[in-house]
Amino acid sequence: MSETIHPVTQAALAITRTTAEQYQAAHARSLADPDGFWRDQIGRLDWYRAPTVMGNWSWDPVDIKWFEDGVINASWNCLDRWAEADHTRTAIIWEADDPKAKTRRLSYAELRDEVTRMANALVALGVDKGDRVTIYMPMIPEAAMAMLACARIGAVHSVVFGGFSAESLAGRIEDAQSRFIITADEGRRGGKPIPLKAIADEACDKAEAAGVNVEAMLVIRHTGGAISMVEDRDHWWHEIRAEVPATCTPEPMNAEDPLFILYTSGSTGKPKGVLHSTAGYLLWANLTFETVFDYRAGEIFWCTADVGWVTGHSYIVYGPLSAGATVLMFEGVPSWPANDRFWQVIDKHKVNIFYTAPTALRAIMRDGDEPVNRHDLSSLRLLGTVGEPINPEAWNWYHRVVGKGQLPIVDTWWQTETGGALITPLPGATPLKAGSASWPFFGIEPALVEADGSLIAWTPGTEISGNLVLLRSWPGQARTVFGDHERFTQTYFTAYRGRYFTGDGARRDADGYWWITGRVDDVINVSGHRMGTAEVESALVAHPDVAEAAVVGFPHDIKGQGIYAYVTLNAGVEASDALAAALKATVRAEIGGIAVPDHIHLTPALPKTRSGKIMRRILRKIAENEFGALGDTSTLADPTVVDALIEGRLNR
Ligand code: 6R9
Repeated sequence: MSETIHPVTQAALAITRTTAEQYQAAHARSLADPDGFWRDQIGRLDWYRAPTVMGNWSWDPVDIKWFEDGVINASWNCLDRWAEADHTRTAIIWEADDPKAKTRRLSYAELRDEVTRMANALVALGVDKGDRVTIYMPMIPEAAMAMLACARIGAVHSVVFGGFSAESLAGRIEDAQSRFIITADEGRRGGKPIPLKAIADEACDKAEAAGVNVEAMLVIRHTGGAISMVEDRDHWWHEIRAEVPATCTPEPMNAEDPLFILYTSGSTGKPKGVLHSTAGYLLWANLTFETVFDYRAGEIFWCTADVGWVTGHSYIVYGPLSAGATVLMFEGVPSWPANDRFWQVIDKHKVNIFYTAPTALRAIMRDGDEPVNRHDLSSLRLLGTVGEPINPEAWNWYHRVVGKGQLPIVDTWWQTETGGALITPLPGATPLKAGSASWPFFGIEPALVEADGSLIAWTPGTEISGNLVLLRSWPGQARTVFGDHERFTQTYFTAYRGRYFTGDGARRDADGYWWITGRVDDVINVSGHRMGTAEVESALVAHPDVAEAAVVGFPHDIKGQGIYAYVTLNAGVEASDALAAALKATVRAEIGGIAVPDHIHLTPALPKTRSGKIMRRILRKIAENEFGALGDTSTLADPTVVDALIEGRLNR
């Protein structure tokens, strides 16, 4: 331990490997005596000054604080304390996209040294505490280094998924007023290069035109592909690395100082910069990682998410590394070079805990059991899923074929805004039901409400359903929307005043299990990724031939939900397949590949009420092929529009 850090000596309460009764008792205590419960948990982290205040929050008006008088540094907790305890412990095992490429292994000491150098590089480029740094990276260890380098000096990172377009990246740079970018020459996925640096260059030009000047770009050489460097702005990481000192004292941060911003889609407007605090977020990531995945020292944990999503933040970087775990980081995709890639990687690295998305399982399942059975998966001890509801067929296949009928599956329900898992089984403690996220985590009090906000009472033996709200704050909760606290209040705390509205629907069964049924707002969950219908609509209307667009979700075998876009064209424009293809290309350029509609339905008119509102309910039903259940169409200005739409329903 260096002199600058004064850790709390309190031992953290061990709550892993509980029984169901112990879980019930600990959960009940976490609600009855939150101060006592959280006081027992703060020793999980090293603090410069341990907090004396636990939760101090209000949801009306919205003002959320946890551990507010604590002082801490996240990178210290994720690096130095483990490096000092065990110099050789492996932090990251990196598996490349190309199975023939060499595996990289970084010990905690090596990772710390790289992070401290990168932190010094950021300082040399002019980054100050509180500055926002945009990270646009492939899945390589340098992505985690970049995040932790920001955390080390108190800069706020904003990771943008490498699949987003220049336009989306620029929007995020502008919103965050981010003057610094960390990127790589190229990424590689499924054997194909992704021109990250070129896209970042284009985004910088767009941001500059909008008044935000990117002063410095730090570029990691990954593939060695040809790129152009802008003089005085762009700097190679390997060059700067050789010049900066190898040590960097972590910046003591107030518990409530922001750790990062992560943009996510909602039902209205542009993506929101969800802001997470330092201590509360880190404690939540740490506690949920250790308990939900029952992590034991020396085990290899693999989360297949990209660091561009919150799952990667919490369960590749902050959760595992703050717990001294060994994480596997994978650059590639499940289907390349062949559809057994996941199982081959598990076998190769003897992975113990595997965490993935239902959409990946559904895609893999189609090819049967043989690609799985070809590999030795005996190292696996625990399986997990996240991102969307898992249908029982996929759950059962995962359990039977991957888990050999033996391994528990933790179906973890949570959101970008929640920081980490909120409703989830605890392995060993929770009897599992296929497709249910099961029970609330410690400190979490979920409830269901009617549309008017009235609470729906539940008693054992009854089954209820409604909109999922949370009744009290938890340390990992997002604190605000960057630069727009009013929007934070409006989005989450206004529909049901004083309660946090998740945007999800759920039901609670007779045994008290929670089943998440999916979004009830205008958000589509495509392959576990959130996409706002309004965002896709505004991308479509950016095309000069488009008059109006209405986008809805529809059930999709692999993706969970697909994107169905109804589009009306400007007068005189002919509908054609070529135009539909051009509209898809527009969405790809405006947002990115994940937002491209599966179907573009060019139609002369949209169903509207007499007051001019688009009736989305009808559009959803038609996209779902549910023509018999259109409900009341009598308020439509022109009911014949519906018949024409049904007639034109694509791929019926
Ligand atoms: C972690 C993450 C959040 C939305 C959420 C819900 C859906 C996530 C789920 C799940 C059912 C699960 N969701 N996990 N639905 N069961 N286990 O995915 O964050 O990208 O913000 O998405 O994903 O609809 O509201 P994020």
